[in-house]
Amino acid sequence: AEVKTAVEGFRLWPGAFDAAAQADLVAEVFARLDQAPLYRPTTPGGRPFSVRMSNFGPLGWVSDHGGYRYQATHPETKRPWPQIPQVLLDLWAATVGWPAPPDACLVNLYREGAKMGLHQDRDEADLGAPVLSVSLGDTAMFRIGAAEGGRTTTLKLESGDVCALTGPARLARHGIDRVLEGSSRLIPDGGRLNLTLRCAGA
Ligand code: MD3
Ligand code: FE
Repeated sequence: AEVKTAVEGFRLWPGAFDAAAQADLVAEVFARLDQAPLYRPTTPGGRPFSVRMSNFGPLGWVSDHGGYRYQATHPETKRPWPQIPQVLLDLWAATVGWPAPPDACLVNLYREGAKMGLHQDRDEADLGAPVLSVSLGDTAMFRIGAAEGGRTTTLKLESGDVCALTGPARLARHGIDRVLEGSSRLIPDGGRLNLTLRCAGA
């Protein structure tokens, strides 16, 4: 069942993926990560992110001294990103009501105290296109508030949960305050995997 929250346009489907579907998706993701290894981007100021990242699809989000941007190749291997898993393309088509498929899937792996500060996602060409997120593995404490500022709401994102950000929620400020280490045994060697689907290009 869909849960509506304080931020208009933020929709959450707890447990959208059952245990078997979660295991299948994790296996599919790790198989692709052999071709596009997780790495730690650095901020434009030169600080490493605590989250390890990779991407699937025609475009991938990267960050380095040159800034934040989308590009077609892995910054270390220089190879194109692997394809977005079909199950995620199907999920997008079934949930977000956007005419175009996503062209970017950011893979975030949280281990050993990794977190993500409060931010807005503004690097995509069309900020009207929705974002769809799938959480796998350990539970995260997720914070979200309106674009304009003011109070934020904290909620848990658990393994198998799916959330969609449309309309006013698309520019919401959000972040991961912490991950409850060891709360799931889904991910090999532990941690939390988050997959975000976006229309990044023009
Ligand atoms: C709200 N990732 O990759 S997913 C990100 O769990 C990011 O790894 C977090 O924030 C994570 O940029 C949160 C849920 C999410 C994703 C995109 C959003 C929430 C969002 C975009 C706009 C508003
Ligand atoms: Fe974000």
